[in-house]
Amino acid sequence: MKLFFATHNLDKKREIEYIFRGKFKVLYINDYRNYPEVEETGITLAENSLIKASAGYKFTGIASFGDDTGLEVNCLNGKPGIYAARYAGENATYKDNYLKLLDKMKGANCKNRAARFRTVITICLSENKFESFEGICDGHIVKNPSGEIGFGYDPVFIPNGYNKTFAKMESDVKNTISHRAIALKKFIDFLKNKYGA
Ligand code: ITT
Repeated sequence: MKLFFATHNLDKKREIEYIFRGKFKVLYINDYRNYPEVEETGITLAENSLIKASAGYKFTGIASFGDDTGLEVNCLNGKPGIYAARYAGENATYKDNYLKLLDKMKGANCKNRAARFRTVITICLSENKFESFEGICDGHIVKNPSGEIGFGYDPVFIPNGYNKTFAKMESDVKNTISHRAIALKKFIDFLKNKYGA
């Protein structure tokens, strides 16, 4: 079966391709011309992943899914949350964002460094037919970034039960235990049950 993944983020694309391992034929934004700019106006991950999925479905006409991911830091009352991508401003780099996070945590004198990544993947199967899948990965934020693998906040996040950041882990480890891997596993099970794919 053919699916469309509505993301501009090439790092997410790489992880999804890795986890899908060719099980499904996935088309991406760059397989189409003139894909419209879609504003993420939701205030939850579920709303934003639905916005991405339904825009994808409207444009391509095939089953389309979106991934919205946030990072919730306890001592910052759940921030950056759904605003993780733009935490340090509209055109912020991954590094700008995680340095701002470390700065905020320093400013707030955070003793408790617990945090979690949360991903919601929503698939739009037809005009009004949606399903969502959530994945959560608990861990903590380190004081000093380390590692080059992965993307986003990976250099500052250590998942529970491990002693190195996502950015220091081989991709196959992150792609087995991460928020995205957990949400995708539920998604894949759903597709298998529904379509025997
Ligand atoms: P699309 O909306 O086009 O899919 P995006 O990058 O804007 O791409 P989000 O709105 O979901 O995606 O933003 C999530 C941000 O959180 C993302 O830009 C990264 O900075 C960060 N992020 C997402 N997944 C991550 C992961 O697995 N590890 C580290 N950081 C991650």
